[in-house]
Amino acid sequence: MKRWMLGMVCTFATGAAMAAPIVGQVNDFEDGTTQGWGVGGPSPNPPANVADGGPGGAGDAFLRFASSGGSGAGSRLSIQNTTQWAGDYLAAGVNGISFDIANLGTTPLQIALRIEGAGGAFSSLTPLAIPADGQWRSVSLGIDDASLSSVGPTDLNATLSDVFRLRIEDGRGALVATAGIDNIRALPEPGSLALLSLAALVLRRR
Ligand SMILES: [Ca+2]
Repeated sequence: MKRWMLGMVCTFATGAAMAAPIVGQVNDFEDGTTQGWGVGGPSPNPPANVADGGPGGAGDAFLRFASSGGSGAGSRLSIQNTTQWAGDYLAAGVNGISFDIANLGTTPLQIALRIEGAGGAFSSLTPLAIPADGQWRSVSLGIDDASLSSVGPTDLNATLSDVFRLRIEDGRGALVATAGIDNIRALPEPGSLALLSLAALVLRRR
């Protein structure tokens, strides 16, 4: 391999590592694993891969997660990722997330993001109401100033440029609940979409 090519490959590899997550990355759970989603410690009800019953029906795997209420480990409905979904969201141009979710329990859910990083923790201003009807829904939540509120003295730009942990959760506290999630996808910022649309418009007019 020529030296300049090697340099390019190294630059790409380093850039990718620093800029994770990547726009368009998706967790579809078809590999039978939890794809890095967990609860961060021992739990009586850790998230688990389910081979069938995702939004695509038979043969569509999804991640099932649950909470048992009360207190202590497993009491709250929350999953977290500290690997693929950690990193520099600003550099990656990620400021939204979409996923398919089903409420598989009997408690109506309020699903939110919680983003923890160098500038403190932030959570969704407007959680998504997910009724307890077992139906799969395609939803999205923003990861930007308009969509997030700080949980303490915080700096959103500092957090989004160095995210330690992304949680998808019902932030209200301990409750008895079960949910399924699939196709967790990193979305590009609306600004990028607008630019792409503008570019397409310009191309069409030429
Ligand atoms: Ca799937």
